[in-house]
Amino acid sequence: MNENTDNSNKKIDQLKAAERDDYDQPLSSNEGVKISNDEDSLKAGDRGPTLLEDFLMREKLSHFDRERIPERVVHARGFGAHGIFKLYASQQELSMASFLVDPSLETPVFVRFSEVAGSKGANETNRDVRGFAVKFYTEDGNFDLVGNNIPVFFIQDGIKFPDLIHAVKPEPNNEIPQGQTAHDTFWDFIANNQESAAMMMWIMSDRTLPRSFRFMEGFGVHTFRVVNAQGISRFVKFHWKPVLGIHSFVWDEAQKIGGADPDFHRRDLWENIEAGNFPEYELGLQVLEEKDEFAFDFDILDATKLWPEEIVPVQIIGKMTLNRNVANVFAETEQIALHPGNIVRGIDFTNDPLLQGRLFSYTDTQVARVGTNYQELPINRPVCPVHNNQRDGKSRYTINTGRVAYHNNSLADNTPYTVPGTKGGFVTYPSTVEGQKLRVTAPSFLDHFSQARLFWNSMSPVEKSHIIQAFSFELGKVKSMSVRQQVIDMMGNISTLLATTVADQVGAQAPQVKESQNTQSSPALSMANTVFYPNTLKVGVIIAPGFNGPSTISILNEWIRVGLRIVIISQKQGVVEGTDGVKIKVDDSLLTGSPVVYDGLYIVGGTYEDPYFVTKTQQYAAEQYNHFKPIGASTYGAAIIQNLGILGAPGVIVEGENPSDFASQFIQAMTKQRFWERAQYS
Ligand code: HDD
Repeated sequence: MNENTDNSNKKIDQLKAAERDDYDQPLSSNEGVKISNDEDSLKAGDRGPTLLEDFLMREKLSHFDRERIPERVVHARGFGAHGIFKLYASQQELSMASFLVDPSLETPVFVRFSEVAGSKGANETNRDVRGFAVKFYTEDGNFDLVGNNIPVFFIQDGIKFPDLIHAVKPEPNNEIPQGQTAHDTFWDFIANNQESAAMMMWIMSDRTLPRSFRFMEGFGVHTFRVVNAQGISRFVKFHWKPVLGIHSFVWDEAQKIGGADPDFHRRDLWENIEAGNFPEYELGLQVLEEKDEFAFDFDILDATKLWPEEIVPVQIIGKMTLNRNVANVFAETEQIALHPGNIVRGIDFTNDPLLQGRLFSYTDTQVARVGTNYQELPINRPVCPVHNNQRDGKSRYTINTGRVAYHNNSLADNTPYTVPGTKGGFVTYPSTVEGQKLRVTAPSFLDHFSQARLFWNSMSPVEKSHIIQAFSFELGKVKSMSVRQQVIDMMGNISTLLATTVADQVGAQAPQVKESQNTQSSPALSMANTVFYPNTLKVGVIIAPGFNGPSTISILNEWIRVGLRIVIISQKQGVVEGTDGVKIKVDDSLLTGSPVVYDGLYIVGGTYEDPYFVTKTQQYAAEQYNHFKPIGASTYGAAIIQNLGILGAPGVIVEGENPSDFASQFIQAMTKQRFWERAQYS
């Protein structure tokens, strides 16, 4: 429950009607019988067998036995939150969807972020694509934007999706590895389905290691249509831009956080929403006139291609704010049924063959996973009325009154009635279709390497080095030398330098193919060009008894003022006393905390420091340093880390005479976030 926030909206009010609070109520069975003893089963004699007639035990156990529903075939591990979407200005020129027309509306939304490959219990910081799926509860019905944090996809046709997923999931003979792409079957699929080349580059970049769900972009991926009230259709791509910028972990850090806190991403989202640091994402549209359908050297129906933002700018049209955690993860996040086929008037599909496949798969999976009447569940119900002649099915909740359940009818005055397009009914955009029925790939879908090269050209030197490391790790884990070589040969089409460097790392031969001649780059693709803020970043502050009370407090207060989050760490939990009687409550001991989960570290130290404190603090500092993160130190702190040889390195700031100068230098360092120049320094 979120009593501390009152971010209510029409959807939240609707959900509240379904909530049940058991506090201070008598215990009962599901049939309403009050229970006098919930600890002992009914037995024949106090040491005798349990009786079949024990309806209370039977009900309790058999409900428990059915508590789980099948996990999602993909995107099984995810975490969600409620929020609202608001337009900056009417988009009625583009679309007649009410939520895109009326800037005064606050449309309720639910977002589910997810990891693709891992099962429901997987570690959240694995290298993986992240799902970014939004359900808009609009006045015209539910619109779902079921996207990812990467703007392109592996394949071009929905019929290949099961193959892709079978390849990426744990190998079936031993169910290894969990939630990872670093294995033979995945890379065998990539090398033998070369339309994945652009996506291969994206997943080997730091995009698949997001710092958290709050720092990643979202993309609808496909080309959709928007249709205005005059019936004019345009092609559109949807983008979510995180207000705090796009930031990622480094690989070593992501792996270690996975051990220290496998729930890192959900914890980050949940904690920030609870703290009122509501994550915000701006919605952007890339819009193309119908006449420009063939204006590019790629096909806009091909989901392995993006529209470079420098050619088709992203128009920012509104903002989504996530302002409320769920009350119950199963009822909301697990049972939400998202579906790219859920569109409303003003939005329509294109012939993108990947999208077309999805239109079938999602309804099918929801029926299998949740049940026939999944749309009746509180989290899935629209906020506008639902009336139709669909009836019955397993676990039907609605009680449809009356005897007429067909159309046309006269007994109910032909109601519920259809609504013409001019009055708000959904009318499919009458796009022209022609041609023979063919099971083929369009020739315009066959250039797989130009955009893979575009991505490589757009990366900063640091990003390029991370991509090389990622390939070297992933292919290094592939056992089959033939598969390694096939991937290296595929990479050769993108960049000879990349392919030869990785080949050298993994014991393969340099490729014998010609690299793409595409010299274009798209600065928007590089995370180096994102925005940088200190807000909501976490600083681990290591203190020991006898620390300088007044200056520490004044420094921490300055940081809190700019939105940094402070975690106090000490040798033991409890309260630590510094000079001038200053007392600080400890959040984490050096044992319950972890050297890898903070965005920055401030080593305050104190007058009492024992060898364990010193060794552990050095360990914290070394990890921070190796992950390029800011380190601040008081003079006590500097003495502790002296022999690490990092004092004076970029982003390692030692407190001087003036605490306020130190505080602001550290804020600047936190804003910068990573000191990549350390790679040359050390
Ligand atoms: Fe999918 C879930 C995103 C292609 C079939 N997909 C799912 C989710 C996201 C995506 C974010 C999780 C939704 C949630 O949180 O509940 N999928 C994508 C994107 C794709 C894509 C961005 C390409 C542009 N998916 C795709 C194809 C197919 C599927 C081509 C099948 C033809 N996806 C599914 C599914 C899932 C799913 C099996 C599993 C659980 C679910 O639908 O609800 O039906």
